[in-house]
Amino acid sequence: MTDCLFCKIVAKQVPADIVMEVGRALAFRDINPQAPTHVLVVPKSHYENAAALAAADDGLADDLLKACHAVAVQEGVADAGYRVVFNTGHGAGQTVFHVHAHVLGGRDLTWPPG
Ligand code: DGP
Repeated sequence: MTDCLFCKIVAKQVPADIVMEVGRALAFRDINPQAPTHVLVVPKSHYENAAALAAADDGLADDLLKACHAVAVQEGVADAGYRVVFNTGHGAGQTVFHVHAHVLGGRDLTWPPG
C-alpha cells in the first residue's frame, strides 16, 4: 500500500529502529514508548487490522504471535511478563491502519488498561 506508514517502514523508505526481521514479520521500536520495552510487530504485507489478518487464514497471525514472543525473549522481558496488544479500530485507539502488535514490558503493567 503506497500511503501506509508501516508499509514504508517495511520497505525501508521510512527509518525505524528495527529490532528483528523474521520471515514475514518485522519488529521495530515504537516512536512513543509507553514502557521500557515497547516494540511494534507487523506483517510485511498490508492488513488493516487484526480482524483482517485473522480472516486471511494463511498462518500469518501465528507467525506474528511467535515473533512477538521472540521479541520479548530478545528484549529480556519474557520471564517477568509482557503484554501483547492489538488496538483494533478507532474506538480502541488504533491510529495506524496496518495491523501491529504492541509488545510491552520492562515495568509493572496495570489492569485494566485505559
Ligand atoms: P496504534 O495507536 O495502536 O495504532 O499504535 C500506533 C503506534 O505507532 C503508536 O504507538 C505510535 C507508533 N508510531 C506512529 N508513527 C510512528 C513512526 O513513524 N515510527 C514508529 N517507530 N512508530 C510510530
